[in-house]
Amino acid sequence: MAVDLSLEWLGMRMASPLYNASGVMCRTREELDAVAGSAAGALITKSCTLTPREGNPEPRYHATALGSINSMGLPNEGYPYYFDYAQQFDYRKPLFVSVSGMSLEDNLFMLADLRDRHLPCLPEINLSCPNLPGKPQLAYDFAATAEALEKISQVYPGAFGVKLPPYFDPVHFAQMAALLNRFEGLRFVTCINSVGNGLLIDLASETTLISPKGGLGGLGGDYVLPTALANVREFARLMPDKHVIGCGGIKSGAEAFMHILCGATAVQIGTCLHEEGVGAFARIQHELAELMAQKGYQCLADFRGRLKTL
Ligand code: RRO
Repeated sequence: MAVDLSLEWLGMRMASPLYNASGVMCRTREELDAVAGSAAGALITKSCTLTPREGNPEPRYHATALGSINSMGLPNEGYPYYFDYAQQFDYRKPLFVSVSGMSLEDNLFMLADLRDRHLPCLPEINLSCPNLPGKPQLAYDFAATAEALEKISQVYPGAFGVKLPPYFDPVHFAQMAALLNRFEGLRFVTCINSVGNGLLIDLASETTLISPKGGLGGLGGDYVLPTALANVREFARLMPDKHVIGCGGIKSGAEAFMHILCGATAVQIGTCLHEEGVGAFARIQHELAELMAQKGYQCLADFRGRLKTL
């Protein structure tokens, strides 16, 4: 049976639902071109700031058998680099630009420039960077998030999305969904950013695995799959008019399938892409197609959001 992995959303067509999570394989043109030239259905840039940043001191990323920990600290080439990349982008797949200003004013400035340049890309506004010393994740402050989205909506007339941190309580899912539902221009939410401020330890040396923030960093990979699935499921249920992009713990067709079953329109690959490289897209795509064929599903819409409960 032929399986169709393509999808259309917000007027965009993707041949596959898989693309990179912001932060992985997307800091330089060369990395972005590698994702663009792979089986990925779309691509997204590293979160950008007004001016280039080196990020936190190394070591700042470490993978284990169960996932990864990172405290990169927003290393990026500065927003004009990514906007210029978008301007010359000529691959036939959607391009997203992740925007993560150091302040609301910075975000508004970058979004005004994006608006004025009419670039062929959509912004994913990162409200959830866990790794800036002294700066809490914005989306854990509901009043500040509302204020940011109000101002962003005034400045940016086009469709945009936000990258959310994981939430851990049904009351918080409901409050955040109600808040996000108020903004018409907000067309998608990406769930989840890394689970912030975990701590991984090397037993033999009794040492943290990364250097910044005393070893605290954002978790990805197997560690976060159940949390990611819960966030995708709950936001998809609570925001039926918006798209949810799933991110967290996808390393094979099985986890991609689960995210879509929870309601994800498309899914992003982070830790697994970092460890395996862009070949991960073709492999996971093949595994997803095989799984769908076994289950008798012909297209993603056949099972998207159809999670059964007991
Ligand atoms: O650069 C980072 O340290 C980073 C960012 Br901006 C983010 O949003 N999530 C993450 O795990 N790392």
